[in-house]
Amino acid sequence: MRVADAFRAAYGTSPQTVWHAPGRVNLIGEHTDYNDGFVLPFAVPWGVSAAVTPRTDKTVRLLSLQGHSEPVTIASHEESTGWTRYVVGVLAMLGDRVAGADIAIDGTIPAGAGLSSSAALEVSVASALNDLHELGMTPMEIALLSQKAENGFVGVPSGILDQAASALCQEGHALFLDCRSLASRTIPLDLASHGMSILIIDTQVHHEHSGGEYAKRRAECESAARKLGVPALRDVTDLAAALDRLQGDERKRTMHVVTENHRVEALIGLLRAGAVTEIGALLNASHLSLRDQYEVSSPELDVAVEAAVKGGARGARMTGGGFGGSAIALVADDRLESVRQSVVDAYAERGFQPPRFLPATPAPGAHRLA
Ligand code: GAF
Repeated sequence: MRVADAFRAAYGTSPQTVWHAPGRVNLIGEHTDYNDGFVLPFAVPWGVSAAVTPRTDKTVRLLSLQGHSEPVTIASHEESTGWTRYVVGVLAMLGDRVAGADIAIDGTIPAGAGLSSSAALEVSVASALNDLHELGMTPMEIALLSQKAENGFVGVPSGILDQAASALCQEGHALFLDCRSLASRTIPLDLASHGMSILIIDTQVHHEHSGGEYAKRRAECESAARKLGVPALRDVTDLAAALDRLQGDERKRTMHVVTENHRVEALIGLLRAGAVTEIGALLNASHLSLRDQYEVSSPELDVAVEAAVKGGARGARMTGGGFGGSAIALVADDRLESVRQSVVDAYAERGFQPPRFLPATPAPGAHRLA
């Protein structure tokens, strides 16, 4: 195994364990997690493998196969910078339960595709440390600890979607998660037997202002919930009455969150009924809502979605936080080529850099490799 070989070359011994944690796409349920709502992600076949051996001192040595050839040595948590903060954040959140560690990391998630490589990094390291130190954390506790590292240490105010998907997903299934109760259920997602696939369209664009806009959306939702006198937008039951009491952006954000939660439940209903091709309409509706009400799309995402549908996709939407990253399209296998061509042509026409296409099959969540 590549990551174990790199560990041995860097540190002179074999790692005590190797864990893999995947990235994700979110089938539907976008910007609902921090509103106590519903999400439906599935894990992708790419992720992060972490080879780890504990140390008795506080030092963390970190090697990335995608970074410099030498390990970085971090003597105290405050010294960490850049990507190492996602790893050191996990150790910081574990507090006295762990000391330092020697770690090698191998990431296979296409860079910048918005498939949640940071959550995969956190969850792979947290899972390995949980195993080595026999901490007895459940996959959900690992997800929560990883989210805490991202919120409290790295300073990104993300919800639980990405970490939960990475820790809990199962092969061949999507994960239905209630982000308030944290109850989850796996939902079979067998598209192949219907002659369908999910195609990831990576715009290869990431807009810089996304971090600030994400925090702004969260604040708008929290403010709307306060005005409506509910704990979170999840609790809005009479949408028309709620919209009457709100204005401007808060009105639009509420419209998205409430309808998106219903779309998650509707999509699960269709999957249960075996009406796979019919979920396309919900993907399209989700995208329009994210574009027009939540305002987190981008020209590249909109063109990808429109061109995919024009090329024969049953439905398409942006996936993840937005402002770039990837879209997903539900496509009959005999239409894959025409969908790809339609997106390539539309991008060329607008002078966008060519997109990248990736096939998405629901992969397993975090698991031990060695
Ligand atoms: C990002 C965040 F990290 C998630 O928590 C979630 O809010 C998502 O955007 C939008 O659904 O991926």
